[in-house]
Amino acid sequence: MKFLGSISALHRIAASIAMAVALALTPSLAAAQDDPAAQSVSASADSTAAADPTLDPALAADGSTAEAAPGAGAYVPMKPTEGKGMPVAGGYDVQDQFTQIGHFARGLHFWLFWIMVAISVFVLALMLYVMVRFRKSANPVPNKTSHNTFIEVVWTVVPALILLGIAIPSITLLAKQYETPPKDAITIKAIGYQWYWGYAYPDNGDFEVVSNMLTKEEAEANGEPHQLAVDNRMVVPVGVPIRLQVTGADVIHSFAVPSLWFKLDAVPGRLNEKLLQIDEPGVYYGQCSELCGARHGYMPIAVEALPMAQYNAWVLAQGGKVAGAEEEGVEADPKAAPLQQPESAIPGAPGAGAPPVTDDTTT
Ligand SMILES: [Cu+2]
Repeated sequence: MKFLGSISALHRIAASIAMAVALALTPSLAAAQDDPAAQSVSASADSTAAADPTLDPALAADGSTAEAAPGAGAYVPMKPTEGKGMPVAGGYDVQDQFTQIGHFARGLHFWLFWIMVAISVFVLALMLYVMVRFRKSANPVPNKTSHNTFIEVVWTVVPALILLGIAIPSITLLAKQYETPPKDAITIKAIGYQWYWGYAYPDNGDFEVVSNMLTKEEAEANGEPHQLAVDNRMVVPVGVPIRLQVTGADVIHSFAVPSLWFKLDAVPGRLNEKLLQIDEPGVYYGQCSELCGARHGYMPIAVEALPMAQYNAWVLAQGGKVAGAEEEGVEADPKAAPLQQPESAIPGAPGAGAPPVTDDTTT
């Protein structure tokens, strides 16, 4: 009988463990909500129209001038891949990742998710068991046991180990996100303006590209997601480290691309920088992620990652310089006009500084 008594004491203690585990893990549940890539970029990914392989005639024209430059291929704006680097209709998960750190972070996201599932199921099972097994009718005389050293050690050590299992990858991810770019990284600077982005290339002749959102009609004509497509993309080389510096010209903006695991505030008077290295060529969309005024929702980001030769061709088409080009006799075509246009390509389309529009109800 004494043995049975201690068994029922264990049952009561098990219920306490369940509560202890639940309490000990509450902070990790809250922390999981701070997932940067979990931002819900809700855009209609309807790419019905298409046909025209170029984004706009100006881009194609500039691409062909680059073709004339020796050793450089022509720049033709890349077609985005459906569902890659962009939100998908009905999507509920973190976007597929295209950087090393993104893969790591996405892995941690799922690691945390399954830990939460396991703990939730365990706690729910214990509670159900206790409610049924120790209900008043089945257990009229409650056990008076109040201490059990073994159980107390277990309910302290197990949650501590779980927290350690979360803390190690979590702190590793934090540290990786602050990794300093290597010395040979290409510097590119993203500047937030009210309400568009500018991309400066100090290592390539210091030209600046101005990027404005396309209208719905323009985006659909290009086969791009509306409210994410832009006239001039931020073109970057793929597979090499980029020192992406982010700053604001007027108010605080935030440069964020979920599929690249990149989010950095653009603060006036401050130069934030972070390493960006993209795994594969593609078009990756993002949005300003710091409320910056009336047209905050209309300053999307489109990053186009290209192999180095094509990136160089694009740089030359902007009238920029390519590293080592002078030795090889490669020079920028002086007639190559920069792509940047202050406004959207279509006359009368809303652009930089235009008043907010009310006709758009798709978001
Ligand atoms: Cu902004």
